[in-house]
Formats: sequence, C-alpha cells, structure tokens
Amino acid sequence: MTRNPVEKTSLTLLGLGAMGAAFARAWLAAGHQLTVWNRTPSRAAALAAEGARVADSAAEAVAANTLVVVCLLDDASVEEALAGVDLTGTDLVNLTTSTPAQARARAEWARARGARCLDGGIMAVPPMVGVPEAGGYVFYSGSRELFERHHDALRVPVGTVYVGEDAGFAALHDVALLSAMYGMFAGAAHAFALIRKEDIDPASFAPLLADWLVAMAPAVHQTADHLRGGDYTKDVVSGLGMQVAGTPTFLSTAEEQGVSPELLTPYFELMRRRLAEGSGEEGLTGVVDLLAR
Ligand code: FVH
Repeated sequence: MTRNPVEKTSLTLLGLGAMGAAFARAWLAAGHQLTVWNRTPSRAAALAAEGARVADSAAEAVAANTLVVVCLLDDASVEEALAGVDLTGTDLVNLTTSTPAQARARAEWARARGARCLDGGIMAVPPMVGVPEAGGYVFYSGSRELFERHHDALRVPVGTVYVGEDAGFAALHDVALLSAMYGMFAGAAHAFALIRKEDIDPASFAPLLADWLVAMAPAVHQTADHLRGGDYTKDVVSGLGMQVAGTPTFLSTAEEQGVSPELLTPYFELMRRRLAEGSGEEGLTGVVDLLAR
C-alpha cells in the first residue's frame, strides 16, 4: 500500500539573524520548501547549501509564497524591508519583537496593502528552536483563521500559543513575560552582589538561588486569584505589614556588604506606599494596582 505524503506548506522567511536562521533550519529540516531573503545577502549562503531558495530582494521573496514570515530586528526594520513591496494576497506573520501599539499599527498597515496579518512574540532563544523538549513557543494574535490555516507550518520551529484576535496581544504577552524575567534577573544580580566579596562559591550559591526562585514562582497564581476576586487578603500567609517591617534588614545587609540597594528600593517603596493606605493584611498584590494606576 502506498501513502500520499502530506504536502508541506511552501513559505518565505524575511530575516536571517540568529533567530530567523534557526527558524529557517527548522522548516528546512521538516521538509518545507523555503524561500529566504536577508538584507545582508552573505547570511543566506549557508541556508542555500541546506536547500533554501535565496531571493535577491524582499519583493521577490514575498512574491514567491502566500505565507510570508518576517523575523527582523525591530518594527522600523520591517517598515524599511517591506517599503514598496506588493503585499496583495500575502498571509503575513510578523515575528519581529514590537510593542502592542506597533503590532496593531503594523497589522492595519498590512491590511491596507491587501495582506492578512498575524503577529507573533517569540518566547525562545535560538538554541531552543527545533528542540520540542526545550519548551520554546511563539505567542500569536490577530486573525484566528490565519493562525489555524498555517498552524501546521507555524508549529514546526517551536510551539504555538494563540492569545486572541487583538493583534497587539502577542506583543503584550511577550513583553509582560520578558519584563517579569528582567525583574527576576534583577533580583538574582542583587543576590550575587551580596555574596560577591565573601568566600562563597557562586557555583554553589546558584542552585540554591534557582531552587528558591522556582519555589516562589507559583505565588503568581495567588496574585491572579486576588486580581480576579478582588480580595487581596485571601489565603495570605506573609502579610504586607510583616514584609515592610523586614525591609530595613534587607537594606542594612546591602549596606554591610557594600552593595547598592538601587534594584530593591523602588519595589520596597511601592510596598511601603500600599501599606500606608492601610493594607497591612494583604500580601503583595496591591503593588499591581499602584503600578497600573
Ligand atoms: N535572539 C534572541 O535571543 C531573541 C529571542 C526572542 C525574540 N527575539 C527577537 O527576534 C527578532 C529577530 O532577532 P534575531 O536574534 O534574529 O536578531 P539579529 O540576529 O540581530 O538579526 C536581525 C535581523 O534583522 C535584519 N535587519 C535589521 N535591520 C534591518 C533593516 N533596516 N532592513 C532589513 N533587515 C534588517 C538583520 O539583517 P542584516 O543585519 O543581517 O542585514 C537580521 O536579519 C528580534 O525582533 C528580536 O527582538 C530574538
């Protein structure tokens, strides 16, 4: 018995930086016919050897396929690369990191040029691409119909998470998660600075730090529960009053260790302000409202 092989979508990729090249390799490895373009042509040479078709211009690359994925540096580079290119009938998937407003405007811009548009926010670094067990994925938002139509191709490099019809939502989820990541990195930098001048091996300290951060991470579920229900005292075990009372210990320790408190003090100030509003029985959820005012 013979089987008909499932036909793989043929697609175009604009941008062969670290991330674009990783995506390109994943599609080629999965048997997709891929046309690529990069502003600096030399970056396409290795991919040509791996089976990619190399277009001489962005316009030629866009004309080659209905599905066009864009993975460039920033929104301005998308504007520049696609200036004057005919997008009529194109299914444009923009994986370039943008702000939510830029993503919405870019989707409108594409629609005005006769294209359908899906925005993506990449939650992976290049070594995670093509490695399903690494857990990388892309947030997608915009046309659900477009997302579903091209899902078989889009899910090849990394996983996919669709977050809504609003074209700005992928960028918003992307930046929200990355912002939390930078907060975590800031805390880790402060912790390493505290032990820096002591006879403590950073390599022994690192697993303690990582395990503690992992143990504390589920606290975000309580924050979400508070924000949904409105009762910021529900199931709180470490009240704000107790936590604010402890902040001088953190600041004094920083001083003793010769470490600048500049990463901690803005957060402590928000905790103090919330407490001053009479919220000593709450946990830390009230800080969200102070920020979002
Ligand atoms: N790499 C990462 O770890 C992160 C992970 C999370 C998502 N980001 C975003 O992905 C977009 C692409 O990132 P990248 O890693 O591929 O970035 P680069 O290696 O710097 O390559 C940039 C490509 O953009 C091209 N480019 C820049 N300016 C222009 C322009 N004005 N016109 C046309 N193309 C332009 C550049 O071309 P060239 O310099 O080789 O000629 C590269 O192809 C990005 O949004 C990250 O935030 C990656």
